[in-house]
Amino acid sequence: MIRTFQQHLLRDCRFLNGLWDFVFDKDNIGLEQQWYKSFPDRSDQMPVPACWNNELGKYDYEGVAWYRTFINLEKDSHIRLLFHAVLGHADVYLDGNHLGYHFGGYTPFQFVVPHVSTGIHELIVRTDSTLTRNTIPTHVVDWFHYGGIIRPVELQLLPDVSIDKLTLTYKMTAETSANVELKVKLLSLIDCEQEVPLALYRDGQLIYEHKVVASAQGKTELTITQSWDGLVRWDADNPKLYSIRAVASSDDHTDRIGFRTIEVQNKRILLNGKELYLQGVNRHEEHPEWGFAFPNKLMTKDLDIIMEMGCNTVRGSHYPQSEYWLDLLDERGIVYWSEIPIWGASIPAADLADPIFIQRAITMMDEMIDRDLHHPSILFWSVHNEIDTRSKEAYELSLELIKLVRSKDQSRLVVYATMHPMYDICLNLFDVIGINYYGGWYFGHVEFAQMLSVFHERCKEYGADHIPVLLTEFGGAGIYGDSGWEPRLFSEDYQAELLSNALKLFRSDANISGTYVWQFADTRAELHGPMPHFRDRARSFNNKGIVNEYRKPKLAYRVVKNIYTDNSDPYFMGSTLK
Ligand code: ADA
Repeated sequence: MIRTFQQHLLRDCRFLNGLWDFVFDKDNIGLEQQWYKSFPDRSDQMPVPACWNNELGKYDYEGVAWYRTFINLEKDSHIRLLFHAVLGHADVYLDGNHLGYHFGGYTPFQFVVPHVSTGIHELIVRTDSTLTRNTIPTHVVDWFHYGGIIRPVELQLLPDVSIDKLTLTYKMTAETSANVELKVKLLSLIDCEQEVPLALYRDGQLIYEHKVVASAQGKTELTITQSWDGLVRWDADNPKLYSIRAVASSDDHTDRIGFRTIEVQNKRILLNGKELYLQGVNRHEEHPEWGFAFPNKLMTKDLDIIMEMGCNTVRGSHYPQSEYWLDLLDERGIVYWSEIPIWGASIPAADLADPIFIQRAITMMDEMIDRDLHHPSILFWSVHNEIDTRSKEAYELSLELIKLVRSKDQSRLVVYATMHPMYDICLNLFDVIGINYYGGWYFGHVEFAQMLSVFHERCKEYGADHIPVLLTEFGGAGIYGDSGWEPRLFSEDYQAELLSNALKLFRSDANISGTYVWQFADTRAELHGPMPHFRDRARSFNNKGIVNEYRKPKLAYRVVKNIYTDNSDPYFMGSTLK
């Protein structure tokens, strides 16, 4: 399942998951030798979805790989091939013809092919996981360089006129009412106009009916505005969701939405007008056995563990995570921070001005917002993590990305995470400032309190002292099972003590609106490449998880849980402790 609910009851959707033919192209000769027309005989097999690095003997391969499967059509059909996520570069070929190219890793892309004949068709995908200076992420990044088709591939059979897109946006006009704008885009794949009966339903109740003339070969868009009353708002205590369904002749599309407001006022984040104090963790969607091809079942477990420790929020570090995960957050009333994979700690400022890099960032942001626009849990769109925000290049890139986000969605907060809180020149550009700071770990010499006092002064100087502040990363490594009588570096004890001290300080600072511990679970790190940046990663893992990679709790988990679930701590300055 892609979602926790069915998106199509009428449309014929089939997963192309399973074992695909597979071959590495170490010397990158496949294009020249036209493997998209004659797939090599010496091929192996690879599960889809999966990261190839989790299979035997393929652990450290970064580069080009080719996949092949076959599609069997019982009748002539219009088809939509939907790739939910392929890491890096992807070129897709059907029966030897290039359908198109996508760069990304964590967002879907699709190809619609009309009039495909009955019978068997060969589908080939060339992927390239190579990270370079202008890929996103770039070649220096603190997670394992996985490759592969990491989320499902779907084949959908489309009628002559189908629903291409269903979008709902709204503005709350009172506590329980909203002005709603529904947009339905129809796609016609035939040469003549066609009249199509269109019906819209909210929670199964008909709310609109009309006959639409879909123009030949192209898209027809319809906008419907309505005022809705009697709505129940989405919040942590009652995460009310509404299902919206469009039916156009023999095609349908369902999505879900929740109604709420999110705004900032005088250093506070307000959800439905009430102050929100955030208690969270950073979560990579990664596991040693599955890599980034994270199974749905484990998502439920991750969320159970996260909620058990008293969190009301998760930061999706550092890329768009599965739609299924977002559905779970919507259903459980957990607030979410979503971001694109610009992991900038080692990006030279000049590289932020590379037009290819900028274009890729814009496309990723665009695709993330398009995919996830309806999720009420997402309150924050984050445009970058730890780039050199002391530089004019970072300033320009921020402006560009903020402009894009605001043009697509004015209903959420635009945010970022800075690693230069004391020297940042971008502070007043955003709705909320996230600080990543490793006091007690990398920066033992400048402690949190000192950093915060310089930062708060700098905010005043930059006209940013009305902007809410979150501690989006802090923590230290603790190797699971290494505990003793003293808090030594890398022990569970040291990690727990560091987090406990940091949390007490942050929670007693009235200028801070919440915390995201780095990180939820230990994650595989990248050590074998030519970049020796992460040589301190014992076991080849980033060990700052408060649970280990198999989700076993460390001492830090219990310590953070005690703090996050204690309503009586006298120093706590936040207002709503869940
Ligand atoms: C950075 C980064 C994280 C992680 C962390 C660490 O803040 O944003 O992805 O790499 O440092 O563990 O050092």
